[in-house]
Amino acid sequence: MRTDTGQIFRLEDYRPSEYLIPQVDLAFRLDAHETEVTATLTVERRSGVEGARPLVLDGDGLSLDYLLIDGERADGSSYEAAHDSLTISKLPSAERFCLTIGTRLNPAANKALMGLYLSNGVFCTQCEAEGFRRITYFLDRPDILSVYRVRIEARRSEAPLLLSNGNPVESGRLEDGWHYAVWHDPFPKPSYLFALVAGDLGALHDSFTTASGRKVSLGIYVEHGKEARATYAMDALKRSMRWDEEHFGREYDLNVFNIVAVSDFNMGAMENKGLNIFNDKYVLAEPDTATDHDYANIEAIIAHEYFHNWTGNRITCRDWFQLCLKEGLTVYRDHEFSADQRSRPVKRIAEVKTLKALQFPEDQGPLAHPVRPRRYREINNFYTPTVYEKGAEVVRMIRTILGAEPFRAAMDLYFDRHDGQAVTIEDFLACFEEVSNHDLSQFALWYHQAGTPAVTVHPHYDADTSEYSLEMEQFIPSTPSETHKRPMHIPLAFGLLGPDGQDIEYEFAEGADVEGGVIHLRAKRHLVRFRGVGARPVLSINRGFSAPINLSLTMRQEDHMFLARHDQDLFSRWQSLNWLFTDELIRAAASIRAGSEPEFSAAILDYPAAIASDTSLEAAYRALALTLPAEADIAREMGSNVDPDAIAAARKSLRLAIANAASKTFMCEYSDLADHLPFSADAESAGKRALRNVLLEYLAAESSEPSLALSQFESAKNMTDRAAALSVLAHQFPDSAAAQKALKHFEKRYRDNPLVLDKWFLIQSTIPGEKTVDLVRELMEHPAFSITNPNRVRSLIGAFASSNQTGFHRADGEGYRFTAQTVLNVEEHNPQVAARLAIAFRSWRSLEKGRQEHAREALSMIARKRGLSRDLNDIIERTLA
Ligand code: B3K
Ligand code: ZN
Repeated sequence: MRTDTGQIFRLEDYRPSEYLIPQVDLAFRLDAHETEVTATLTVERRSGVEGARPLVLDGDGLSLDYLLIDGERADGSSYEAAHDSLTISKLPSAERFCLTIGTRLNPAANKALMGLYLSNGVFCTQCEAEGFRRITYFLDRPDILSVYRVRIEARRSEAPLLLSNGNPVESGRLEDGWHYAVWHDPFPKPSYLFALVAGDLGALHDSFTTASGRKVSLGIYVEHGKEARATYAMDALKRSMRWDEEHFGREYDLNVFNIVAVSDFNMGAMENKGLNIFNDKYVLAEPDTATDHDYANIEAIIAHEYFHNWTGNRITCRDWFQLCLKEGLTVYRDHEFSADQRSRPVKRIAEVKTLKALQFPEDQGPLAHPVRPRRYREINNFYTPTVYEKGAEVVRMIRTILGAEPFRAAMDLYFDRHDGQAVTIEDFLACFEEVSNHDLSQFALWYHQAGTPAVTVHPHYDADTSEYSLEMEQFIPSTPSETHKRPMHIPLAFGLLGPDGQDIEYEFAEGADVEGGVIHLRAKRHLVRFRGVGARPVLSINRGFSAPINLSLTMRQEDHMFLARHDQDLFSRWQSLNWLFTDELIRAAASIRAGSEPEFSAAILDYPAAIASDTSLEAAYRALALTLPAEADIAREMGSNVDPDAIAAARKSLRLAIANAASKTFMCEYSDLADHLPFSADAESAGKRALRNVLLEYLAAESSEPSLALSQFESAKNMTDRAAALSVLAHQFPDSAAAQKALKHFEKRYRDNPLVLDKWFLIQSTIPGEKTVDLVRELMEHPAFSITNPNRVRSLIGAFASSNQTGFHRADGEGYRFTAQTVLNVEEHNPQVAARLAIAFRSWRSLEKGRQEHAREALSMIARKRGLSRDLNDIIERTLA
């Protein structure tokens, strides 16, 4: 394990490397316990570099077997080999020379799942961000681009399949039951995109013909017997390839594209050139085992990794500070893809829900950092919602500001100008500025300034003068090590609704920095005046969530309700309704804390029945509109002195009040939506299931008994309906015989399918209430649980800590103590996954005093442990700071 040395990496310290490595030849002789790696590097001095400077290669936990310089064994005085570096001081004087480096690895012992490791008997690699240095000594930084040739040797019986990046060159048999394959990737790439897979896997094959007529062989490799479960992923891949051609003019560039699903993986997937490696959770799906949510995730992640081929691989990052250059942009691209494949408003709502649930708390807490950070201790801790999700929002804002055509023209310029390079955010922004003649210097603050901007808007209508005005103000909150903030360029899409609910035409009197229905807020304060407005309009602002801000709008509840009913922008209708629910819930939680019964306004209780039966709206949209803000959403909006028990009670009582008011309509809709057709994973069918399952939650609450959920559980023909029913049973009736029976039945039915058992773990770890911490402890002893498998850990411990508001935040601190101890246990094998788990504590200062103290104690307990990994120490120190 790499312990923390306290070293901090700074953007301003970036220097181009003095040496380049244009060519890499790798040879692997694979063995579970002793793999031999021979790396032959062609090294060049960058012009102008003196011959005498030593070459320092990165390593991580390596020991050098031998070193040859231009084919001659190097003598001990010319280099110094350590676990984390190889320094070669006596180098040939020629501009170009060759190093041959021998290392030996133990893949079976690698539980950190970085570098070369074994997952279920399959050799696989993960090199981003700094895993390549666990394989061989190298200039392991993204601006070193090399052409790779890879030879893999393995025992045929162990690994009939041998894959690496690029195109296959040759393969054949060797002595003693061994065989080999050679791969060549003609596109220069950084080491983080290197990949190797060797094992005994089944395959699904297909092909794709690109727009220019080139045939590409596609392969998805999975465990034997699971090939059929990869058909949806294959279809998603082909749709992604076509979409990128049609929307960004990007064609695939190799003869083969392979995807391998492995069961031990630290994150979702990895975009290695021509050889994507996936967490099997995001490949395998069939109706009996995958929910609609799983299908949508598979589609999005397959697309995301494929889109990286251009945004990330062909054009990569100069250094890790530029991570959003590839991640934010690629998330934006996968969002657009999913919006085109499914429903645009539904997709937008889902994106904003995720952004607010994951990125807003990060931006408002101790781990806040700019979309392009300026410093890091452990880069793996910066694969964050800010870099990914907010990074995507920033790209979306560029498109809003420029308009669709200039945006596309600037993207074309970016691809054209920087193909084959490792570049920066400045290079990216320059393309948009050049094509559009917009000055984006103020806009660039979105990359450099952390914190969610708060925008207040005071509308005012003067009937005597027929003038309507908007007084606007922006405020950027302080974030760690950044107190002085500059005003940002905030594009706010808007409309004014007349009394008939339609958008009115407007004319400006003042402050008209407005283009195509977007107000460009640039100054700290801004006044917009409209003239000739005959009747008081209702303002709809930040339509489509055009800017990732916290909006505070002084507006009456009736106006929010008016927007919820009439706004032409479906996203904004949802936003208004969500605002109304949140407001009710915050007030209800305060009443509960004060010891009184919550009361809800009649308008709020009446509206849900109308939504449920409004067939002019898609079912998926209705499902989202009827979903109450999650407990964590309410906590985030409260911001301080949070009492999760009061929030949970408030949410439960609003759910019941709505259910009581709407039960007849809900029951009719629930019955009408019953699905008699064969399963289809398409968005429309999924939407109907989503709506029906939201209604089930209300109906179960209203009846206060489990029979409806149990009957759905027993008759369900797909995993979406089965898991939803199980979750209602377990969460609303945890002590009932029905819930226990259903849980047992589910466990038995899926005992051989770890991915489905993850759902079983997750449903139980998120049962509300103080008893769940003991249940989670107990489930850690279940034979299907393994502390070294990241999917198991995330389903049981991760879900408990990040989603179980009344369990994790148990008032006596037991949820925190348990999580902290488990984080330490996980860290012994896998520091990256442990650091991720610890993020659950990030909002601890917003809690009420008692819980704050318990959380601080638990964090300090972790901090006291000697020899913490760099990953975990970084998170804990920043969280406690
Ligand atoms: N680029 C990878 C993430 C790598 C994470 C390293 N800790 C997957 C993705 O974003 O596409
Ligand atoms: Zn990515």
